[in-house]
Amino acid sequence: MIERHPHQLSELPYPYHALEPHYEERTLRLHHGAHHKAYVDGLNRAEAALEKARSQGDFALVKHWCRELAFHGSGHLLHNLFWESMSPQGGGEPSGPVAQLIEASFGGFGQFQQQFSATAVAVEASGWAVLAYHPELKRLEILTAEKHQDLTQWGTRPLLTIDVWEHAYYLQYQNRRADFVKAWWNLVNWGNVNKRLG
Ligand code: MN3
Repeated sequence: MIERHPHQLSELPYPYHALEPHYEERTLRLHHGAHHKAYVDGLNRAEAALEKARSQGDFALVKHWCRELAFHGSGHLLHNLFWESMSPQGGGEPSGPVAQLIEASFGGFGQFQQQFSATAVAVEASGWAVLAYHPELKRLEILTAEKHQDLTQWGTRPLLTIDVWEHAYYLQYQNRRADFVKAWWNLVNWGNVNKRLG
């Protein structure tokens, strides 16, 4: 039997109050400590259940646990990416490799930003907008995820994301998702995007 290391909720790379006024402390505390934590727990639960299924040779519920694995695993990883996508010193326009790829893939930063914002605002119900690099196609794509796991493009590497589940913004922005998206641009950590691009 393989040794299993449960996933942990990592600390944020900045204090809870550090993203104010664009992202307020009470929203961030709840979002990280309760919502993200629930995905970490759900991922650990799914992995433990699949380990048990293997050891017992009983795969009657494998479809259920695969769904749980995709939902909670994607939820955990996208939240990690979301925290790393923001910085108290963020915002502005990117430089370096990501700037060149944005130019080549979208025709300029302004057009990229407009498409990304429109995409985030248009996500139906709960989900994400994601800037991703496709190593095979050698270009950037703006994708959405409904829930955490639907509508991705296989093979892409996510670089930057905004969470547009209501829990991400409702306390501070109520139904004004577009205002949250607009404020979020002041936090974007382009340095981390370039690091992920590698
Ligand atoms: Mn969330």
